[in-house]
Amino acid sequence: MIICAYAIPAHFLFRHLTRSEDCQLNAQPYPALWIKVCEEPNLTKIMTTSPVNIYLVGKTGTGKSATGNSLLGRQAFESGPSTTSITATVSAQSAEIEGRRITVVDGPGIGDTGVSREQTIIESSRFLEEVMSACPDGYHALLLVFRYGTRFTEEDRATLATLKILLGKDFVRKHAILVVTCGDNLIQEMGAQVGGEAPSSSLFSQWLNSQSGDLAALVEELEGRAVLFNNMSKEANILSAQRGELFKAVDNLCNQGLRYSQNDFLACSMSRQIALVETKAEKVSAETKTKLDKISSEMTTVMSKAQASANDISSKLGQLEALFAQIKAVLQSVEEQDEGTGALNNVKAMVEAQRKSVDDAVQGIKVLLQQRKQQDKEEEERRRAQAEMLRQQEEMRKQAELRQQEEARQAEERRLQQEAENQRREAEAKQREQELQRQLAEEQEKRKKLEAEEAARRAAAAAAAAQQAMIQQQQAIMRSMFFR
Ligand SMILES: Nc1nc2c(ncn2[C@@H]2O[C@H](COP(=O)(O)OP(=O)(O)O)[C@@H](O)[C@H]2O)c(=O)[nH]1
Ligand SMILES: [Mg+2]
Repeated sequence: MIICAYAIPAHFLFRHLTRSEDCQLNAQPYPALWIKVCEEPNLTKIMTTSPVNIYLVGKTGTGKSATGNSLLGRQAFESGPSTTSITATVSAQSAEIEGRRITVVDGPGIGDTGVSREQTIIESSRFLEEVMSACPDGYHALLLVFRYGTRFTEEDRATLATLKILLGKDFVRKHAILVVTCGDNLIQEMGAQVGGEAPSSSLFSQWLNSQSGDLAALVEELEGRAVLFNNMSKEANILSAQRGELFKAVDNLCNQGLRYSQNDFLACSMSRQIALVETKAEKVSAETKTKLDKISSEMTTVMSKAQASANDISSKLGQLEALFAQIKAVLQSVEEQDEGTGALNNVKAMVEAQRKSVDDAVQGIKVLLQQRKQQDKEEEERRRAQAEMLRQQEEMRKQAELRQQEEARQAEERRLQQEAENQRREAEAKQREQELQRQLAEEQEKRKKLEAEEAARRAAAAAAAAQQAMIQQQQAIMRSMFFR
């Protein structure tokens, strides 16, 4: 590849690189070629004529706008001694400086004292979109502006961490350059310390090397890319020199074939989203906890209610299902607010845990209701069977009673029949007896009559005999008389 690079005519490279304005895109079809070209000292001119897009990042008052003005060589941005942000909007300004088109984008401060991390994330996420739109080709460098004379505080360290979330974890290493403003003060103070006429670059190097802690770590991460700016200077050669130092650093970044583009910004949109959601995590968590506590206390009340009957259990189940629906709504709300970032996973886990507990209760009550219904069914069947048994017993009792009554009736009937029979027999006997009596009487009467007749007959016979005798006597008399 190196041989190829040298084989390509220089006029082709020059035309190619100056036409496109995009060393990163140009680098893509010929990566090895471009790197080699940039390393080639006699081709430096090609690079320095390419445009440079810059975005100024830092706290309010660090000198971002002043640095932008220094770079553009005019008062493009409002700059002044204010602790609150003068620069409230994103602004892009361009200038043609020494044959190079410079575009500088300035915006509100990030990580200002008194501004919460949450607010920083919310506001910065919004205006960084504008920053990216302001320069659709992307940025050749992101300038981390730090003011000499102030301490690199814990707050600055936290802001840097936030910036890595907003712009991507690699933005410092790949795209950033440290700009230390108030270079005039640094030169004055360091010069006074060192004494004599040391060049400003060496005083700046000494100062940088004397740093420790977070600032030193930042410079290390930047692989030493740091430039000193005196924004108070009106001297063209000083302004040109510090601009040149910055461009050298920018071109070094560019030489690595990198530019902070929309793609880089979009690549960390999820981390921004996560951070944005995290800003409301505490509030969401507190609100969710309040809702869950309410549901929990309602659940305690519901669970303490009676469950003697299937109706009790059924009503309890209904109330628990209503609570379950409430929890589902809470979970849905958390999921919506989470926006798929997972930043509210802890809150979701809290809701899930309670959802599970209500679900367990619902399932338990369902089982209980099932059992109770089964019991009630069995009880009903048992009752029905018992009622049927009682009915049958009653039936049998009634039948027995009817049978008894029938038997009694029959017995009575028999008795009555018997009695009637007896009476009939008695009557018959009596009748017979009377008949006998009558017959006897008749017999007696007859006998008496016979006897009377007999007596009469005898009497008659006797009378006849007597008469006969008398007759005979008379006849005898007569005969006697007659025969006499
Ligand atoms: N002495 C000195 N003051 C500076 C320098 N750069 C900025 N300032 C001052 O610092 C203050 C804040 O600057 P400004 O550009 O508005 O900061 P910004 O809020 O980051 O945009 C202003 O009063 C500037 O004049 C510098 O290099 N030297
Ligand atoms: Mg400003």
